[in-house]
Amino acid sequence: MSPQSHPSHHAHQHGTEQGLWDPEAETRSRDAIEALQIERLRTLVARVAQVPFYRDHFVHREIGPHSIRSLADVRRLPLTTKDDLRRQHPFGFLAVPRRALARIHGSSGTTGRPTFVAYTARDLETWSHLCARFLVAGGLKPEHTVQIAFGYGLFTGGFGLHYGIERVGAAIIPAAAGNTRRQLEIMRDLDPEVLICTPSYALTIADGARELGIDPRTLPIRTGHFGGEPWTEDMRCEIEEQLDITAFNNYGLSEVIGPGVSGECSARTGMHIQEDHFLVECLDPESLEPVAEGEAGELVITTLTREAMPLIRYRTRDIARLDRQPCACGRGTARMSRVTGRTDDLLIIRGVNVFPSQIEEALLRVEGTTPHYLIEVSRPGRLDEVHVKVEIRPELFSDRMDRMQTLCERISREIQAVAGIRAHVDLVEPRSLERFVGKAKRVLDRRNLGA
Ligand code: DLL
Repeated sequence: MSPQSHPSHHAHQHGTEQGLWDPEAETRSRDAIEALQIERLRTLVARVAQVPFYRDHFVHREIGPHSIRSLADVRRLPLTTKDDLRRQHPFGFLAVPRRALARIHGSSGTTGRPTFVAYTARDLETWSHLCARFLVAGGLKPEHTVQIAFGYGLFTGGFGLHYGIERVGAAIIPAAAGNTRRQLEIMRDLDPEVLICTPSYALTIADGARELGIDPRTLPIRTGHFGGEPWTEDMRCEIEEQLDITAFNNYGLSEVIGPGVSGECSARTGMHIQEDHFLVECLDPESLEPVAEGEAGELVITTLTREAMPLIRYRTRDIARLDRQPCACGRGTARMSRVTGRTDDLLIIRGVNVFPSQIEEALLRVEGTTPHYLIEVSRPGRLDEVHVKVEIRPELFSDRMDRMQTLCERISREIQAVAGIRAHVDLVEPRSLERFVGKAKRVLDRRNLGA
């Protein structure tokens, strides 16, 4: 099989029984995986010479395919950050001509300039193939019906999984995100066995059912594939218990491809990284040296087969651990733990990516506020809640409730417009929030997600 080729459709039919979509590729030994990675990494180094950002780096250091002799040589290549992508906005990282593009997605941050992610037709094939793999690993069968409650749009969740399921041959209900009552009606009418959304939305669906007097355990769903935001083992138990389902975790990020980077098999002991397409390092975020085997570090991902926008050593900012021991399921791929934190200040609120700076930007748009604020994130029941405490200017601080109320609503609207989330706004007296000498601490995350 050539590095970029994919097995034909019916080659798969057997495998779905054992949870394997592409048995040959998925059961490679570690040695075979690493040999393939080296080969693909070499080709990649040649391909990204089309991208000025990488070409400049390579030219200075005389780097070329010959520089890659072992996997450790990946460390001779430069790291790529989100800021690098922003500086080349929108398409400075393209490695193919613009006319070769088949789709463009964007990062889910709703503000300012999203970073765009481009795909060729072949990238889209690869992507659906990778989604098919992790879904089948989690028990998806052609005879199933799947309800997708992810956004269809620039966000990669909806379309990415949609085409993966189509590959497998299961029936899709593209319900898209939101409108819980309608999601429940669809479930009642169409009996889907599989639900795909963020873990927090799964709990919203359970809550929504109870509000309508339906016991969520009687819903037709038996399996859920959840991802797009951090969650804990406790939350998995909660979801499984409330909906009477088996819940699988899957991980990905738009810059790298979207969902499909890794996902759990039936053993559910970590998410199998699709290492024939992604080379993953786990680095100490300070020293940028590899952490010891099994230690937590920042995941840094090289896309081995992406055509339109290949990335070398992309810093995901996600903290997780890697386990390279073979898995009971027969796959030799490394497994990643749950994501236990971030090395930047990105918050994921009910699946929406929000940087604190976006909230600040919203505040600055409203006259009468000051740049002193505190964002408190909590999960009082099962859903994230955001409270933003904002100091207002002394001259505006008033005991007229109606004025204060109007100001709160304006701020809330701006936050919704800039960051795409609903926040409770509490106005506080001038100079009542803590002042900082060193780094300001503007976020209080009480959700305890680092499990
Ligand atoms: O959330 C892609 C995706 C969609 C993955 C649907 C899975 C399912 P972004 O919007 O670019 O892409 O956000 C990527 O979300 O860097 C992580 O911080 C976080 N994330 C994604 N999946 C998980 C997960 C999509 N299973 C960012 N556990 C990533 C924890 C996750 N965090």
